[in-house]
Amino acid sequence: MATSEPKAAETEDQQTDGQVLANAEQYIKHPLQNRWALWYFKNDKSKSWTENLRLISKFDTVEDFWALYNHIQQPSKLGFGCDYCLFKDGIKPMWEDDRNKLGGRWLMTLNKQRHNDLDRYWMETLLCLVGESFDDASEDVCGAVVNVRPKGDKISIWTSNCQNREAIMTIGQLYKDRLNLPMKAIIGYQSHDDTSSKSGSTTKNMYSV
Ligand code: MGP
Repeated sequence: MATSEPKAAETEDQQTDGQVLANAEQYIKHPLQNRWALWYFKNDKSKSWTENLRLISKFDTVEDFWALYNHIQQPSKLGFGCDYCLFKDGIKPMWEDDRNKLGGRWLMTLNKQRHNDLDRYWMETLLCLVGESFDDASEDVCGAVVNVRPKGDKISIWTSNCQNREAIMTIGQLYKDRLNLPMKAIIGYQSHDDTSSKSGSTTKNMYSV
């Protein structure tokens, strides 16, 4: 009997500690590895490309990511010519940014008709980014863009250096798997240098998966 008393007290203590922990869990948000910024591009022909680009919000926790995601329109509800960009905090979603200027993008172009999977692909792309899904190659990721266009919507993942073949191929393979694209579907990677200086309607692929 003498030994049972401390045991009972110990259990009570443990319960109290457990209760405190459970309460704390309700309030502590789950941090992401990076802080991210979501940008919106509104197609207003009276303004320059950079003037049309607006920062919506930044977040660095799982909870704040979902709060923002649930608050904004899905890409399929945006008007033609609009974009969303999700970039690591400190990197502007433009070719000219120091962290983008030597880089490029994995580009997925969807059917001309508004693609049923646009919103699902975009959500999966966001989850790949905020969840740092590309192993060590996640370091190379700068951000992602969805372009809503009448000629076919586009989703791309931007990386920092188009010469980093290994990281780029890792990102491309894992991205294709995550989107569950059919084996025969091919996505290409193009440097921003080639994209920004292209004269025709297509840019050559440096890599493909
Ligand atoms: P876009 O919005 O990436 O693709 O580029 P869209 O509308 O499908 O056009 P296409 O040319 O790919 O068929 C459209 C235009 O926006 C570009 O030609 C540039 O004039 C401008 N633009 C796009 N980006 C990503 C940038 C950028 O990073 N910097 C600057 N300065 N202009 C850009």
